[in-house]
Amino acid sequence: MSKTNSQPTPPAIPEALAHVRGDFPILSRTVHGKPLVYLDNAASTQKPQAVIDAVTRYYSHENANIHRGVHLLSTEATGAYEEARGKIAKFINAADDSEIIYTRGATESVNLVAHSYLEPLLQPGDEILISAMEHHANIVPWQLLCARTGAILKVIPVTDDCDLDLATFDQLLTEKTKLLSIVYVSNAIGTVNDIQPLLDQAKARGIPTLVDAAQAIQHIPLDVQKLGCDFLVASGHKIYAPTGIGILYGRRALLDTMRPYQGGGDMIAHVTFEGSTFKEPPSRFEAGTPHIEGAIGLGAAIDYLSSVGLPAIHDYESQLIAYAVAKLSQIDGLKIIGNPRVRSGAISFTMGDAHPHDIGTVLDTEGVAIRSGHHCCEPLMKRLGVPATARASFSLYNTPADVDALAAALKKTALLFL
Ligand code: C6P
Repeated sequence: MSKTNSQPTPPAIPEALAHVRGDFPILSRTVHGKPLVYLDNAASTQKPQAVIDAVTRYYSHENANIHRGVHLLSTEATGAYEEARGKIAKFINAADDSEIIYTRGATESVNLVAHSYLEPLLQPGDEILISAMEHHANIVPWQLLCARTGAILKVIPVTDDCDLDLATFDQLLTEKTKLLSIVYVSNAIGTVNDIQPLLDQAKARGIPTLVDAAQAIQHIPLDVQKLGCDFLVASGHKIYAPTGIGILYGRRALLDTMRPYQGGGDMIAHVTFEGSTFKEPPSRFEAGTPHIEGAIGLGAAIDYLSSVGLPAIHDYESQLIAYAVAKLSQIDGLKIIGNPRVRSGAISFTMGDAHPHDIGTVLDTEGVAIRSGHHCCEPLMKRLGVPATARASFSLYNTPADVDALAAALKKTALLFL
């Protein structure tokens, strides 16, 4: 028996986004003879021509090491690298460009905070507070840190719908809490956490905060000063930029107190065999030759997003995901995992006893790319009572036709497995 019969209304693609599909060359390729329907954006987004061009221009025009040469190419490369830092700062409304540190991605950014900020402050018995819906990148670095220091990891539970269960938040946030580190948007389920009250409460009690914005920065306009967080982490490759580049936002007053993450070139003021002194942030945390073209590509991605307009993107994506939830809810045997109050980016689901990898494989033969597995959220999967899910995740270039193709491919999948 069919679950519902009324056809959901697809959202109209707004004027501001009408051109975007043509900006992403990969979207015109085929997969197994079918047009590509790319719905694995939470894992990594595709790149617009503007980003590909910026990277190509760097290599064909200004390739040189940065901060080290007086020659023109080095000056130009340095300028482009630092200009991109300024674009990122503006994009998230950091108070100063020096509050943006380039890293390899969200994972390295969390590890940097663990090593350079928190470790020297921790005493045995101190606590780090995270939630049950964290990605492993916001769990394992803290576990390693706890093992080194005797600190204790505390966890905010989640409800069956996969919203934060805040009934015990007041008790979990104590004078022993030395950091609240919380995900803004869940990569596995798509939950958008209402983080502002949590950040406010921590701030009022003098507890530093970190926001994992890896799945937020591409969907929701961010203002780190308004959020009032001390740190924020994100990855370039999820925001239409190259892989291997990411950011750590850190409030300057805290960055100034922090020890280096790695030692090497470009992060020192002076070196003798007796000892070394270090540059101010951000250089203190960027040892060695960095991912120059990655930073330049990230700057171009931010220009691109800004030209389309993040508020328009957010509005459209919200409508698209509501349409997708409605369409998927109509498929017999398909169970959407989690029912968050506010959703962004992703929908996770299972289909009877079919293994999510098998669902992903069948969808792939239809040209539909999704992710299956535990999504680097094993504790969350355990809490929700599933070993793994299939996950469709959306971006600014996805269309109602993509959702329809997903739904059609899932109906075929259901015939095979149910
Ligand atoms: N999530 C996903 O398919 P890195 O790997 O450093 O770029 O990002 C880590 C990370 C941190 N936090 C959240 C909320 C994330 O979603 C991710 C990456 C990808 O869901 C790859 S596992």
